[in-house]
Amino acid sequence: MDLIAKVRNEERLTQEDGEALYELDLYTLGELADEIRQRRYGKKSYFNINRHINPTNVCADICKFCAYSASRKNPHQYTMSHEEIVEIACSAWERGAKEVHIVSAHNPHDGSEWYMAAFRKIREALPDVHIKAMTAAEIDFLHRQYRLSYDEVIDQMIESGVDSMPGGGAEIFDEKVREYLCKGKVSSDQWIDIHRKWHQRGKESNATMLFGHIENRAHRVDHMLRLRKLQDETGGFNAFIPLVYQKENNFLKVEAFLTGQEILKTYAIGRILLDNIPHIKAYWATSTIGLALIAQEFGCDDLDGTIEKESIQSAAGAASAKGMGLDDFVALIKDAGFTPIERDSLYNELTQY
Ligand code: V47
Repeated sequence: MDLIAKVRNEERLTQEDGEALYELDLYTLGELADEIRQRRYGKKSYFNINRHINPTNVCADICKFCAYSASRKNPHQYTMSHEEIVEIACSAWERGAKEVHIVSAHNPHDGSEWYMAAFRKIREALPDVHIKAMTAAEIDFLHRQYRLSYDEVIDQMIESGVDSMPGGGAEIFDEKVREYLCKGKVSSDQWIDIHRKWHQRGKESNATMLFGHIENRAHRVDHMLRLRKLQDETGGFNAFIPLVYQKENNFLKVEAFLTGQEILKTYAIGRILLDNIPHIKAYWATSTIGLALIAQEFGCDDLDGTIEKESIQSAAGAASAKGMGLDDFVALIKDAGFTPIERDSLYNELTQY
């Protein structure tokens, strides 16, 4: 059957179909993705008021794309005290943040308790804040470093008050590309297994894909289809988040960077292929806010949030070091013709602006 008809009939697409979607012109692809988005969400665009906290950049692993971890390109090590972390969370809460999004490097010095005590102390201070924390890469690191099983780390997270898991550490699942990018870190199968275990506890998470480096289109489609397969099994993913590779201050040599068209195509294909993941997030920190606003017409229904401060992607060149003010965020979404909906971390609608 003709590919466009197959999409419009909502048939399951294959790896070959996914690769063929990239051959369509951008406008046709955008129209197909927008039809799906409009059927589900109309002109609503979701965001949350959140605060990213990156408690340490001391890292036992070496990922070529990373400009955040302390290294010879970034000699400034830091590790926040628990008091500092709680203070950041409390002041963000006072400014209206309902979620803290906590991602660290792989700190080999202080045991899993250093991570868990931070969550417990935030929970004690802020009983209602949503704690989104611990990528599958961090969970795998605690497993490797301290001989804890994945279940034990997950138990500790739940006992310490973690509500949901962010989607980081997925990078690109293709094993050859992954080995080149981040040898030694959580494998693709392990990343999937950790999210499966988390979902089996009745918990939700997100899934990212780092693209625009040395991977090709087939690798991106393969990545999305591996996520779709787990989602069929568990239903625990809320959002798919394609992260556009940022090139500054790291050790990865990339020949050619993505065009805006290729980024928009990838968002649209995410929407079309991932028929079982509800939200496609144009994470403005890595796409730029301009492209994220346009991505709303190419299948994306979520723009992440106000962020306040972010240290991982901004170390590599993203414009997220200082986040974005709520009024600006809302005005930009409205000017682009969409209805800003503040959501909580699990996509319950809170306020329509
Ligand atoms: O996994 C590291 C990425 C991720 C670079 O779940 C880079 O809602 C681009 O997980 N260029 C961490 N990206 C961030 C993350 C995240 C972000 C936003 C929303 C959510 C969510 C999760 O940052 C890492 C890695 O893939 N990253 N270096 C870079 N040079």
